[in-house]
Amino acid sequence: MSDAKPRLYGYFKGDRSGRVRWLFDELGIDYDSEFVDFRNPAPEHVAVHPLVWSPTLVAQGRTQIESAAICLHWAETHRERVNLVPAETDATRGEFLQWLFFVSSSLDPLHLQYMWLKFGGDPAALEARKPGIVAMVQERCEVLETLLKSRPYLAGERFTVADIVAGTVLSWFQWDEFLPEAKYPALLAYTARLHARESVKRIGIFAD
Ligand SMILES: N[C@@H](CCC(=O)N[C@@H](CS)C(=O)NCC(=O)O)C(=O)O
Repeated sequence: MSDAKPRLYGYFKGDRSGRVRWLFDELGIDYDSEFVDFRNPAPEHVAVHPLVWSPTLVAQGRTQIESAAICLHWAETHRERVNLVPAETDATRGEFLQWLFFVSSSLDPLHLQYMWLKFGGDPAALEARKPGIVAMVQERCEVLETLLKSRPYLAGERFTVADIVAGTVLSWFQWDEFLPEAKYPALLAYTARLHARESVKRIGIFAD
């Protein structure tokens, strides 16, 4: 087993690799960072993972993709530093997992779909499909709006890994003006609360 630092590959610091940067900063994990030209990846980057996705993490001879899975794994294996994941015996564990999967599998893919359309070079396709995507995002975010009216974080009183995954994708939807303030006041107060964290200010993932 190698003692080398984990190596994080990403396109830029505020993309989905930003989730891992945020988590590592919260946990005090030192890592190396490498930026990849995703439009024209170098052979050594294709060799790291054939999908050349951001993020890709290499640690102890293993390669990991999927930002939420990376964050969950590293938070669970470093919980003695800062506890960002409810333990299996914790009553909030089921709800924590529910919201983590909700944001990563029911919300995040809508953002990827929208990005492919927005930068896909087909304005007619963007115009045709954007309203449907916005409607789905808004319907799902109403669920989070209701939840966040009664608690500061997705899993309850405590900041967890689910908030890292949610805080990023919700910020991106906010910037694309999918989430008007009048309709989502609790949700936007939540993203503001997350942006105010020292770790977020240090790494500047929302600054680009
Ligand atoms: N579900 C994956 C999505 C990863 C992903 O698609 N990342 C984007 C950049 S943020 C990407 O690599 N896009 C390029 C591509 O799909 O080829 C995750 O959360 O890590």
